[in-house]
Amino acid sequence: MLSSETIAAVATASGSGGVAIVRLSGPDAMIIAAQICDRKQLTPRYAHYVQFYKVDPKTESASRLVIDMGLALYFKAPSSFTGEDVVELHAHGNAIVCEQIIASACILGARRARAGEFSERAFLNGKLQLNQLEAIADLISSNSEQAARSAVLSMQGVFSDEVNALLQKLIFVRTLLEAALDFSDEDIEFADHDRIEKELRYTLERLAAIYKVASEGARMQRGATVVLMGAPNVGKSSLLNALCSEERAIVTPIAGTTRDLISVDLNINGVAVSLIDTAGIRHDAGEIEREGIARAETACAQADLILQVLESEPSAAEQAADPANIIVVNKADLLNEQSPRLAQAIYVSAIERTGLDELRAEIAKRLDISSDEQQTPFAARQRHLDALQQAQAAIERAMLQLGQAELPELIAEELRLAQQSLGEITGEFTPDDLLDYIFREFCIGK
Ligand SMILES: Nc1nc2c(ncn2[C@@H]2O[C@H](COP(=O)(O)OP(=O)(O)OP(=O)(O)O)[C@@H](O)[C@H]2O)c(=O)[nH]1
Ligand SMILES: [Mg+2]
Repeated sequence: MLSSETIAAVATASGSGGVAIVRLSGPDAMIIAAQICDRKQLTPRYAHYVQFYKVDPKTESASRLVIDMGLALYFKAPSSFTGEDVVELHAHGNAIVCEQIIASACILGARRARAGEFSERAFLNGKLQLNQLEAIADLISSNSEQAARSAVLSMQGVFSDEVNALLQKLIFVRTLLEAALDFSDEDIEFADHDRIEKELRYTLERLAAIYKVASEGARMQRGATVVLMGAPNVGKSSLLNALCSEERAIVTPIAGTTRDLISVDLNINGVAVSLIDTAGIRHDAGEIEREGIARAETACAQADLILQVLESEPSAAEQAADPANIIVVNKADLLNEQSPRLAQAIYVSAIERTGLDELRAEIAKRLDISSDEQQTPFAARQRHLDALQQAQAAIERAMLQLGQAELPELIAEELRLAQQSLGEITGEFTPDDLLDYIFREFCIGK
């Protein structure tokens, strides 16, 4: 699968910085880089301290014009990120310097890399599976410690290992079915029937467990949605402002101030959260407010977590709140020693900024399943979740057919479909257009 073309791109973020890295990958990477550095060749895994020379387009060789000074690092195939010969040229972090190095490499026969082309080559050369490469992209764009941690797990192959184990299981069951096909004109032999059923049931259980962890991981990548819900004037907007330390939402003593949804991105104790303020919910609202309330209800339906905000002395109906929500009693500053208190609520004062740390800790606790050591979530994407669901549906159909003593061929076909869906996660069975789509999403130089 090794490509005949050598590609070049800046691997570091654009802008000024101490160091920028120009990366070359392909069969001529070393020879091109060596010419730019005016060396005969480069030693693998040795940091050469060099001058980068501008290549003259007329003579197609290095001129005496020094572009910059830096390091040249050569990774010989197959021990490199892409599995090909790779050279990293570490220059100073300046776009003009990098552009001159890349232009010089192009004169010597390299071409500019397309978005995601280094990763694509790593995948095609079997260095990493597709979801591991997606995890690298997820790590680069993580906006919380939790999201970064889960991306590292996927990058290390925790998710692929789980998927590969399931694939092995499916292949094994298919061999049992093949045996039944070869040796019997009748139904599947009874002993095999039980064995197949047991294996498929186990596979479904594993699949459900993996789905749960993967969907947590997917949520971590996109950040959790937390919605402030409650009656008008309880202080939802004040609480949003207090939590983000900014006057983002309008606060007035008039009930029905907020109509639109207001969203702020926060990092709450290492968890990425979109906190959404909503219109206070009440029955006798005017037209605009009614629309605001409808939006509030939709936001609540889609939320990962709801903060149910109550006033200092909640009514009996309010006290019977949904235990899945966090009950927040605001305006605690108006309470006195004798005021009755709700056992399961968190008392805060948006104005005096008290109780906020306790509230943050509770939000992080409810959203964080990584405290469960056995089930630390690995990063996943929606397409992985879809594939897991398709595999599950196919195995369920196979189970049903097995129960109805259908032909082994039909059951085997369902398992083949399940295998194909799981293979899409790691890239084993991914159609070319999907691969294109995935890699084009990556940035240049990656
Ligand atoms: N004493 C006290 N007053 C507060 C506190 N938080 C908010 N308020 C007051 O309560 C009133 C309503 O506050 P908002 O934040 O606008 O309430 P809301 O829930 O967003 O109201 P709507 O947008 O109308 O649904 C304002 O006058 C705030 O100053 C608090 O912790 N203590
Ligand atoms: Mg408000």
